Amino acid sequence: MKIIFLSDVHYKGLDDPNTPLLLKFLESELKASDVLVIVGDLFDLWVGYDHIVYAEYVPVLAKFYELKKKGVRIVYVEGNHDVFLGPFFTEKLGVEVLNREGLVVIDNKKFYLHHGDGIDKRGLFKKIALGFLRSKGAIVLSRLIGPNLLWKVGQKLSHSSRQYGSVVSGARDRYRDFGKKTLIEKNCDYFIVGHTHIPDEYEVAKGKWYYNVGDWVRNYTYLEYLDGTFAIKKAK
Ligand SMILES: [Mn+2]
Repeated sequence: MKIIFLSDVHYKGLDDPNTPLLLKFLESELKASDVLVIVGDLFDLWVGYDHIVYAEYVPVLAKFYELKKKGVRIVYVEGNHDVFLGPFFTEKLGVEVLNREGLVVIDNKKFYLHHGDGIDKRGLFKKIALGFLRSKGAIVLSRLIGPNLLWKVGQKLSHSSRQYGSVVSGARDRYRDFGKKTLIEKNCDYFIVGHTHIPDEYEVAKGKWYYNVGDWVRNYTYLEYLDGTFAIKKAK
């Protein structure tokens, strides 16, 4: 049983220099895999509509379609940049979508998956903004705005001085603590998280592991699970 975990690629569209790497990765690395787990923020912006997808993501979406046809199980945890994947993912691509976090059983093991936003302490404004982004109101608003304007706003934001992975000091330990607590509470084997953009590995208890998948902004990491053994690997 081979599982590939990918997180925080923050893919921006066809001009993104990571385009060839991502397409090749989804083709070659996933060919011999049974399950693909996206731990959020694969896309730098995604708010799902019923019958419309962002044109610049079509080559990546085509890879998802091919994987699905090959029988690869795809689980996608929504991040804070892909807040609402919508019916295209669930109904057309057959992807299992989790809203920010959730438990899945793979290879008879219990994986608790969490994108990671909201784990660390945040300012009140960020909390309200994030709460709003995940609300029904935001979905209604995005429908009103429409995909064209939303895309433009998203591109503007990603070209401005947005900093990825600007993690507050001590975050690593707070994330580890949260993972440990969750593993015990939910009685799971593994806790997998992203969002901080910093890959991390921590044995919570014998055989119980915490992993942060890292990112494709600076580290180009992904997590591989092969018959019970994990390895953080580099895509380039
Ligand atoms: Mn994130």
